[in-house]
Amino acid sequence: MTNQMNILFDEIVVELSQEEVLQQKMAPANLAKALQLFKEHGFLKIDHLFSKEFIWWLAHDFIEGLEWSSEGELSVGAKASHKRFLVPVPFRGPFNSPRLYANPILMPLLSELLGHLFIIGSMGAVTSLPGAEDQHIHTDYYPLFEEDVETSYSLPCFGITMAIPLVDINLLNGPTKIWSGSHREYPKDKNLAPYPRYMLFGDVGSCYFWDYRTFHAGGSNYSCDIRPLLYLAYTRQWFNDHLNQDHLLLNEGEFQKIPEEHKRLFAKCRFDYR
Ligand SMILES: O=C(O)CCC(=O)C(=O)O
Repeated sequence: MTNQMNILFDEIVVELSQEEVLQQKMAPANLAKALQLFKEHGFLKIDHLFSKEFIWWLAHDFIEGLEWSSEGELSVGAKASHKRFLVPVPFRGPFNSPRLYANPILMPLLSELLGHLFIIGSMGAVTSLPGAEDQHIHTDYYPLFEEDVETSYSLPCFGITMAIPLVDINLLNGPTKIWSGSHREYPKDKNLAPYPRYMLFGDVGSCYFWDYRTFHAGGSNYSCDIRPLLYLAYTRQWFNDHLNQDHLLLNEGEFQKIPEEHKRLFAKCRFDYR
């Protein structure tokens, strides 16, 4: 048992002005604030990043394509925890869109955090079913240098998980619990007691993202509906994930639709997906 309180207040949020949304560009002061918050806490939320219509389009496409078993569980993807599935999402249809994978507001932020050579490692949707229980607390990767955890946690960021709610996410259907500052020092206390716990959730159009090293856990789904949370994994180009299976489902035809300037993001693509 921990005696931690959940912090729900929108402190670690960047709001975009109408001007920024219109221009699809963060003002320098907001970009600086976003970088500072992310580096301090190990995660960040951005409100009103995408148009709701665009996300509803993605959600419709994703939900229509789901395959179910006769037991009422998903028959696609890998089980991440109780009633929680990692469903690979192909880059096709609305998902093969630069406003999603190379969002002009996010790109400068990602360049600052991961260096300008960053790539996409994977895309999928963490889909929790009604009744899903709290997930175990974890990071998205282990310390890069297992014999020197301290150094591993003092280095710049090498991977970011970008989470995009495909439905309005709230405390009922499954926030992501996250421990502020846990990306800076590998927690010695397994209850993460020194780190304030926040709840990440948001309406369609928002997104939140965390450093691979930040401790987090998907929350229970107490609602009657599925909770799909789209994710894109962005990493430095040299990073190879030996812990999670990468899903970069993109065939040659879809690759041709990608604007030249963004093709480098798909450097890991193997074209073994039809
Ligand atoms: O479901 C969530 O909110 C987070 C899931 C997650 O972190 C994972 O499956 O690795």
